[in-house]
Amino acid sequence: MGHYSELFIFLIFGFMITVCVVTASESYFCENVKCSNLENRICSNYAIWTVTGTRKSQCFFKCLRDYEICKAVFYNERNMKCQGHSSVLTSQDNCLVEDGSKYYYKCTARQPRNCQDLLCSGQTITGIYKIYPDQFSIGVSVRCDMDTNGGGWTVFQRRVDGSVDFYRKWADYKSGFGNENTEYWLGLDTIHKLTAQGNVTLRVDLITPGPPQKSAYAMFSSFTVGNETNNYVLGLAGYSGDAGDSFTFHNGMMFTTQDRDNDQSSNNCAVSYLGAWWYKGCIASNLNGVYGSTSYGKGVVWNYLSGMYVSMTSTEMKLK
Ligand SMILES: [Ca+2]
Repeated sequence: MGHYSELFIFLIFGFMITVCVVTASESYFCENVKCSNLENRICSNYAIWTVTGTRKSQCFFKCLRDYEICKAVFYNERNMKCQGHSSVLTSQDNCLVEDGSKYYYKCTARQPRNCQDLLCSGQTITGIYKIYPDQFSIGVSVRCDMDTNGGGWTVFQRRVDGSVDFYRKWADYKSGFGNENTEYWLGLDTIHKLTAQGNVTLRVDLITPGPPQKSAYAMFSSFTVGNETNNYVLGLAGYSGDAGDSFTFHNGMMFTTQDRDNDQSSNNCAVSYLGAWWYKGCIASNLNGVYGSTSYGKGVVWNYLSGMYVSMTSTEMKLK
């Protein structure tokens, strides 16, 4: 009788421990909450093993036990198929349709490269986050716009109240300045890294002073910023929006600051217009100009929306 009760207690405890471990395993995994691009897919890239007839919790547990190799799983509750992956997928390359399949990755397996990654992992509140634009970088603090046009926008320029001086030199524009809660410039090195991730869209949100105040936007389906060797040359294509295109004029231009003249004018446009921009000879827009200035071109201007004498009340330049 004693043997049976010991065995019974042993079985009960064994069962409880197993349940605890299996339940706990789920908390280590993040599902692509808002980014369903891998929903109903199964992908061969980085696949390391496939098992069938397994429950979801067992699937997670198997991946956790394989901790040095397994970084993510596809799990399909319909056919109870579990597939482990050695890297976290970021595209639909080499994927097939499979109804019911869902993708989960270890929450610790991937540092977010941008605000879109944060949105994918379930961060849906607009605010300040840390991102890791390339695998070698230490984190950088950014503002993520999780509301506008589907969210996932990494904000790299913001003017809202004139609290930060934007008439600055090359070194500041290279590394960034200001405060992500109010006004800031993320820095050209980081902007370059973000656009180098590929397939980047630019969105510029503007609010005019009025009255009446008017919100407008400009989007560009392709946006690149070169590296410092190329003086952060601007690449743009595919305008849409209702603000007017006051940026394509600057396409192909290098960045100019008061102490680094890369523009096509015989003068330095940054000095002439008190900003820092991809000046040509010189401007159709000047979003790093002097907040509130009503001198020709020197304010935070976007010519096709409000002309050269009106300084925007609010600007946000963002990418995803
Ligand atoms: Ca010049």
